[in-house]
Amino acid sequence: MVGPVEKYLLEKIESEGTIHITLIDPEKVTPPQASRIANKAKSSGTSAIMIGGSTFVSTKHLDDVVRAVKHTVKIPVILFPNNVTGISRYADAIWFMSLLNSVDPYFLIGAQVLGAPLVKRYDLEPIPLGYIIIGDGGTAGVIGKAVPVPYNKPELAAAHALAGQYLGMHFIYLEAGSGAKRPVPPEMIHAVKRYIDIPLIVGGGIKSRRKALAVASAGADMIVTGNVLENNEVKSKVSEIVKGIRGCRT
Ligand code: 1GP
Repeated sequence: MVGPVEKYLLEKIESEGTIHITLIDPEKVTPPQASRIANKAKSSGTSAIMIGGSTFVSTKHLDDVVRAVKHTVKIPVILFPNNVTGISRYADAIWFMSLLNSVDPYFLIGAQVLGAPLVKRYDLEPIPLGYIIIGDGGTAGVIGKAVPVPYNKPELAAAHALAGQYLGMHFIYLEAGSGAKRPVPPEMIHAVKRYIDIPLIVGGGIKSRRKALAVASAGADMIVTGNVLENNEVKSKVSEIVKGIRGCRT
């Protein structure tokens, strides 16, 4: 079953090639700041807004941030939850994700069991996602109790991704961790793309046009950036990264 947000993402990728998604960490912004980031990112070429972070945020604050963003932009708002507390009734969709290289069953299936009834009650569109932590893994790796895939083991990342596809995930996300010094390497993206037939999302440490071009050229279908947009240069930064992405289409 493919819902309207997933359909929108697939059509965008089909018509434009690699697309850009803006990640807003609700912990780091007020609702008006979130609206401003979303608005500027949208006008600079981002295709959707993801909302979520690796640590704790109150559900009330999350709801306020999601509502503010929904009020400001028409592009889809997709939750990127680190736990059951990352669910808000005001979003359009939720990455219904399993951390494929976690050693803790809670992050593989436990949180999902607790969250599924809420997703249904709130009528959120669940988009099945296999999430894989790479390299240092950052906060997401620590919180999710991951055994990160080393940067120099592309074949291991590919095996995780293929397992995710065979389990029925619709998207795979390679995560180097927010603010990572080194993004997911192009060789790893190539290796994963050779194995899977579903779209590939790449995020973590993609801070410049050059890095965005490298990730897009290697085959990423969606590029997520968050950290770099948390200052006052949202518009120029998103434009720079979107130009990098488009550079691989020319
Ligand atoms: C983090 O992949 C995302 O979950 C985005 O990373 O904050 O480094 O852009 P950055």
